[in-house]
Amino acid sequence: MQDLIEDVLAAVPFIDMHTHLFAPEFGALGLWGIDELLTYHYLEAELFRFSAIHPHTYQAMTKSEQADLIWQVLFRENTPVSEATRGVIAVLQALGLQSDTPDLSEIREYFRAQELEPHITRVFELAGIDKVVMTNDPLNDTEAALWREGPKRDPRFEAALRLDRILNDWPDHFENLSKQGFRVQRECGGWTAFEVRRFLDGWCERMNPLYMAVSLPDDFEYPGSEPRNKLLTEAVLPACHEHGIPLALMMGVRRQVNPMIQLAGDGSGRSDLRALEHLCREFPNNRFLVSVLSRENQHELCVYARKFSNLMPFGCWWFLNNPSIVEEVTRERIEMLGMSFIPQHSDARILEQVIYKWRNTRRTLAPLLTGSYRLLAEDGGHVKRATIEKDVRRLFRGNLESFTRPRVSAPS
Ligand code: FIX
Ligand code: ZN
Repeated sequence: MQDLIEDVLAAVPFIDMHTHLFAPEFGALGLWGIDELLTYHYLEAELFRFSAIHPHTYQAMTKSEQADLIWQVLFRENTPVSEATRGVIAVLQALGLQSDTPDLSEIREYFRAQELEPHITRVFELAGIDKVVMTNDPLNDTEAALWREGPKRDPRFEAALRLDRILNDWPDHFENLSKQGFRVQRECGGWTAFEVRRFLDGWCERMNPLYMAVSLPDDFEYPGSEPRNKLLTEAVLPACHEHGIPLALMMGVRRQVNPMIQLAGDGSGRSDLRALEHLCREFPNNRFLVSVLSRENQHELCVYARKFSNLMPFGCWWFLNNPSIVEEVTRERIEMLGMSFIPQHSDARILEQVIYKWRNTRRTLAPLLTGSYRLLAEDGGHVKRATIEKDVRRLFRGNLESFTRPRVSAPS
């Protein structure tokens, strides 16, 4: 049975519903290659555990000096057994590159020889994916300018309209909207909600996003009188409803618990999911994609998903994307939700990471699905290849496609 399941998992191309990758037309915003792979913030966090280097000294180094140091410390002096270090080894193996090299010269030579678009095609094939969803920030000036140029977008890259600056840091960013002619106020009074709605409508026209998204701190509360709640209920949710797209809530992140290590400095906290309960109940015509960062929130998220069909749990996010936790979370989701959830996204920041992140997901899912189907067979159910294929397509394509706009390409 497991061989059959592994075969089906390998044969079905997945949609990667949350990444920080960019289509080739976004130029330098898209990260790829060995120096980016090695300076991934997950590896930076691990470097500071193994090396006495001060973060400020590291941050003053060039990108290639940083990569050389991480290669030396995490891959040469120590054993790359963590998920993030083993991932780099897996990428090199998949690309046919040696990983026992004392320095990076040969590996850098390989990446220098690659042309981006065929390289993307090869990496997607190795990862078993045919579409990714980007994270697009309309208040990132560089990215916004590229969108305004209106590049023809590579159809393998869907957009997601990211709202963190608007919803979480309004006082620091409202002037960016008022400079563009939107009548908005720091205290969210007057025409603010109406104008934020107009701003979102404009970006929906430009980006055609699959969904809107926001990450929320562990102390997020709803209902509440914060500017975030006013903008959420009076601008974001009405806009999502009108454009027929879900809102992705990524809950439980504690930003910059250690600012000294920059992007590597974010942490995790348990959320009060009653906020989610209120939102799903008060906005029954909105759909919510939800990922929670705390392991302690996972079971109650499954319970809420049984209460609200407008709630779609997705992914084992960030610090949860480790086989020991993916296994626990996915088992309880199958036991409580059947196949009505989205098991994983890669959260890849660097192109080639999709290779190891999706290899790990398939490797963890195979025995899990085998166990579920074995139980079904023992209890009298009938499991054929077609059953398994239908379920895998649903988990890694269909649930997203049916929960977002129908235009997401039909399963290939
Ligand atoms: O908010 C997010 O989209 C997070 O995934 C990122 O902020 C985080 O840095 C990340 O890439 C985790 O994997
Ligand atoms: Zn992310």
